[in-house]
Amino acid sequence: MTRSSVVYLKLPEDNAYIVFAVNMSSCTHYVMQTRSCSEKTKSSSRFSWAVSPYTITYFAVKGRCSALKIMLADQSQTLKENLVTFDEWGKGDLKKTCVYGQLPKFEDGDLVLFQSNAMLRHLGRKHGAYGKNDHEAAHIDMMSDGVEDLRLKYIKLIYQEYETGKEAYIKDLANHLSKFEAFMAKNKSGFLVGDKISFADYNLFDLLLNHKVLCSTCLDTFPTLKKFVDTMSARPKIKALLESDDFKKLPINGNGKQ
Ligand code: 6SG
Repeated sequence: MTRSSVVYLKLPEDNAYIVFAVNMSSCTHYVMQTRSCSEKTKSSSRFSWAVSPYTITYFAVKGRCSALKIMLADQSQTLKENLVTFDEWGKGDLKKTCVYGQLPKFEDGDLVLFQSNAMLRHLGRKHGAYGKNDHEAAHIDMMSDGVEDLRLKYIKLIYQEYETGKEAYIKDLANHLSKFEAFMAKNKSGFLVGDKISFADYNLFDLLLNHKVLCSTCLDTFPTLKKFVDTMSARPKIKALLESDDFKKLPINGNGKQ
């Protein structure tokens, strides 16, 4: 890490310091360690990273990782990406190490996770994007599970019946979108649940972006969802991610269909 400084924040109540490493280039910071006063005078080179950035291992597609990337960008978190080619994956060595034999794989320090929705929930819990109480959390789960139901239908269309099923899928799409429209419109905050963004919002936003590519007019009869997509797209860190070359160059799906 270049252009980084170590900053000490004194904690008055326990005579200790929190040690931050501040990255001047990306405006990110990590809490490295807490140390007692007596240790403060030691050279900063003695401190090692206690918090490593998140790591994702996945194919070079948006697929199951895009909601997570959008969430991390919006929450000002860094993400290290390991891209796996389909050839590499075909060799089978990595697959054997994956709990369900599938990617993405997510690492948060020594925590290793599979299942993209478990990753979203984990990050929701860590970054205050899982509601302000159990009641909100339950509704956030309910909405994100609804997003998953639609995502599975979308994936089936893309990978199994794109040529034969696209017309019928688009015809039926309004039936699904109307449920999200009604729930969000009732909430009035512009988010699915409560007055704060949650992982379900990032998940829905990502899936709506995919559907706009499938059918550019699909949100025209859903004013709340349309406004939601516009507002989410305009959040500065999301906008920067969506406009970045690294993100734009990734196809949505692994078979070239969208
Ligand atoms: C597919 O389905 O790209 N993981 C996929 N496929 C590889 O051997 N429920 C979990 C979750 O939410 C679903 C995981 C997801 O995390 S991602 C995976 O690991 C496997 O099963 C979508 C995607 N598919 C393209 C793909 C790459 C390698 C195998 C499938 C295309 C087909 C064959 C080579 C290239 Fe291919």
